[in-house]
Amino acid sequence: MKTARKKLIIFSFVWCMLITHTVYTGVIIDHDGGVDDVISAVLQLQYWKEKVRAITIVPGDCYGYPAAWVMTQLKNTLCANHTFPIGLSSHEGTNCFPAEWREDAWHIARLPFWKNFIDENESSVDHVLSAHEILTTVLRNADEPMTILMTGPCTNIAQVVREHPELRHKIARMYMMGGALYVPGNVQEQGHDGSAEWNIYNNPTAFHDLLCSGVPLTLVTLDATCHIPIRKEFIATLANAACTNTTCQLVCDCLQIIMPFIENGQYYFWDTLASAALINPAIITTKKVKISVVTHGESMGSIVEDANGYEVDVAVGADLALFEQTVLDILVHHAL
Ligand code: AGV
Ligand code: CA
Repeated sequence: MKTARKKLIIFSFVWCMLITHTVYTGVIIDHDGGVDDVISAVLQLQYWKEKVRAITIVPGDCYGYPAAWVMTQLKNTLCANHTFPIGLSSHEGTNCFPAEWREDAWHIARLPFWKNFIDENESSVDHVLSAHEILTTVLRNADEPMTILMTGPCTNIAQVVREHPELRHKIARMYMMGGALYVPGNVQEQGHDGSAEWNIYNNPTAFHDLLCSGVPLTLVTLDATCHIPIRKEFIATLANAACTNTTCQLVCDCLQIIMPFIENGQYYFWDTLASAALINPAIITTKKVKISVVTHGESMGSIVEDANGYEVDVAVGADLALFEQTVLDILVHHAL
């Protein structure tokens, strides 16, 4: 009884917290098809439902075709009552992601999970349009500024703000997973000093263009994501719910793909933290910092403090307990 009451109090508290947050007019998700990207998109769809207005993909940490196919199936599975366009670009960036990581997009597409939901008429990606076209149309038609979640290289959005500067005012804020400010990066390539994070290293010029655009930016860096390991106990809670909850089942199946990386501590909830922070900003601690990006040389893609740079809200910390509670609350209790 005592435990049930405690659970109810925590549940009500988290709910109040969630619903008192700014209710965005619309959310656009731009991602690069990895396991973490798919989980972070699931979280948005489950929470915002019809407020998700578009999903666009950049072939960074994925191959475009399977990533677009997975998004099509995800829409069919989780969004019975609404629809949105899916876009894909062909820009692989300046520094391509390792093929081994990009293969994960195929592993997600081959999950037996989809067999239960596949709609034969919608199982191709013929209807997928160009990411640039989708982004410009959705932003142009938006009545009020939208929020963008970016969990891959910022190639697609950078192109939009570069070619259509007037659309900058249609973006209220961008949440991007990327960068490492006061902690080491995660790029381990020959000739690189290891100070950069992959999403920015993939296309540093695009990130420079994004900074110049002046769009309000919350940067969820490795400084924050290093506090969010994927814990065994957390997976166990999800797995428990997966017996009766399709969304949790999908998330568990996706996590299985990267289990060896989770077990040796190499995989974090990078994108899922950015996604959860967009819904509940209290999860991250931010600091306003003027930054610039190194576009050449051995530190290519690293972000640095720079008095002449551009001010962004850098996430420098994250609350693991609040993150897990928020994600479970959405995936387990907010079931469709
Ligand atoms: O740098 C983190 C970004 C996130 O957007 N990605 C993974 C997340 O989607 C690149 C990355 C770093 N280490 C990786 C990555 C790994 N071990 N496997 C796959 N991707
Ligand atoms: Ca990603």
